[in-house]
Amino acid sequence: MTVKTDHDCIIIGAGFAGLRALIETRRRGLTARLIEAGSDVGGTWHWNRYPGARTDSESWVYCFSFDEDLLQDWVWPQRYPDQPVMQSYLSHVADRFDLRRDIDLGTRVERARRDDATNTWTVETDAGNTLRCTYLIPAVGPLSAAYEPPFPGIESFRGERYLTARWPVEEVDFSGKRVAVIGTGATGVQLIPQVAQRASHLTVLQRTPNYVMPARNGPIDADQQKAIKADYPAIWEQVRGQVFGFPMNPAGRVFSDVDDDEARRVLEHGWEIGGFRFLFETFDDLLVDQRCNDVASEFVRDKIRAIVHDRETAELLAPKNHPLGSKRPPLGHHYYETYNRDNVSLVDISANSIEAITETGLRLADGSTHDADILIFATGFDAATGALTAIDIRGSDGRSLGEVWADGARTHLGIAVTGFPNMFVLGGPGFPFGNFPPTTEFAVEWTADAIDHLRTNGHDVMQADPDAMDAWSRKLQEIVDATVLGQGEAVHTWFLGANVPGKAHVPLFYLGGIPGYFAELRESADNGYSGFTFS
Ligand code: N01
Repeated sequence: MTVKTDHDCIIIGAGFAGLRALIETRRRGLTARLIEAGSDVGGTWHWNRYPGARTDSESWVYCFSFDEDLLQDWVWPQRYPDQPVMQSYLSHVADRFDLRRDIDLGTRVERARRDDATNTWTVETDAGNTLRCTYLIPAVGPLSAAYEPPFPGIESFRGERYLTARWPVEEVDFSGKRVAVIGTGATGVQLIPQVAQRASHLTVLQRTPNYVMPARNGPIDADQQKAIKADYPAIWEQVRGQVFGFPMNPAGRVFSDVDDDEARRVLEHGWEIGGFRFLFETFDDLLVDQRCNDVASEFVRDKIRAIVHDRETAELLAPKNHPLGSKRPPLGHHYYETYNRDNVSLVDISANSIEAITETGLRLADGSTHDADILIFATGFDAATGALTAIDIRGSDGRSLGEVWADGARTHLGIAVTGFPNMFVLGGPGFPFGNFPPTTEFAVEWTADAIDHLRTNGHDVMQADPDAMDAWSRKLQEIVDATVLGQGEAVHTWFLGANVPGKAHVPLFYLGGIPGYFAELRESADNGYSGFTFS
């Protein structure tokens, strides 16, 4: 039996994925309601408003591709837009496509229950609303549940305490303050140079050093704007064919093609161009050939040694025990230069961990203390699963996603979970890692096509086949086994669920590349949505 619902679809989250899903479901003639916990649209770009927050993808491809007029009208001022620009872009999209009339802001979904008898999902919010829909579309983001390590004594700290992924709207005043930052991932690396300019003293607590490549941000001039806008069809084709969804072509050379001098020249050029181009436009075997990776890793270490004046600090910043690419490398905006400032000190906590937060700062395992007026946690996310399991989503047999995933999260294609019929997760575990907007846009269109297929073929229900889910999980593991991911001191990587104590260690992302992922989606659709059952 199918009963009347309030909406065909309920979408959770108003970031890139959720907004695009609202646009697409409307285009297909479905009714949809989008529920968002934040006070405005933006998702990641609403919450992560810490100083220095900006994209690591180049602006002209970190956006929606579906609307030619939007592409032509919007002007990206810089190579890497900052948080306010990203927030205004997503607000503009919400207004331009009249999305706000179907969005409940400041409302958190607390529970969602599947009822097979009526073929509905019942969704309850913290505003006391209960809504029924046929298709549940969680679009809560793979990196949105902030992780704060449970350091003993955290509540006793008498100063100000901030989590980068929940940064306040009001400006934080660092002037004359001693600030301590925990975490040197992509977030810490963006934040640290900004705080250093304003604080009286900044102490950075580093557990694992990263290979930080210079972003080389700058304005996009009128000629470049014009060229990009004229070339968009080719740019999107390039993006959809590049392993991480970037507008880059293969270098067309491997390490064994060149001698030492030429290798140095190629790497130097990549370093000067900046961003992820250092990884993808230098040598096509940089992430797979040991010798190439060793040379590139040493090249970055030498750059660090050349930039950072204090020898001991430079050596602490230079990663020695994990290969370049085994963790997601951050992009820096004068990151290493920041350590030449008199008011910045680096503390190595790799073998001397934080034992407790005290009333006045931090105490390390060796008993040493570091006082601070402000503590900032740039300690990452409960990736891929955290934001989903924070909602009590229960499938056909009454079990929650958290229970079903207790031994490791599993999906088919990063979108569907057996036992949770008509639920389409956008950006869940098993989704590819890469430039998120174009990837998610493809997945949204695939999901809308799947729902069309379901309805036009007279079915009520679509769900993942358990064998297909097993096969997808095996594929994720095989890909990780064939890469450098998580090697050496990169053991804490969130890609594998290893950064959150107690979390099952399984690959949380598909790392077979964006083109490979798109081919998997296409193949399933072309074969009548193979890997799914319909009833
Ligand atoms: O998080 P992270 P992030 N004691 O997990 C440390 C996206 N993103 O927010 O490396 C001490 O990388 C931890 O140490 P270690 C992007 O995909 C994108 O920085 O685990 N330290 C690490 O240094 C990115 O990759 C953008 O040893 C502890 C840091 O905290 C992803 O989000 C910008 C600790 C966490 O780093 C995550 O980046 C920002 C503990 N108990 C983020 N626990 C852009 O595109 C953790 N740490 C611009």
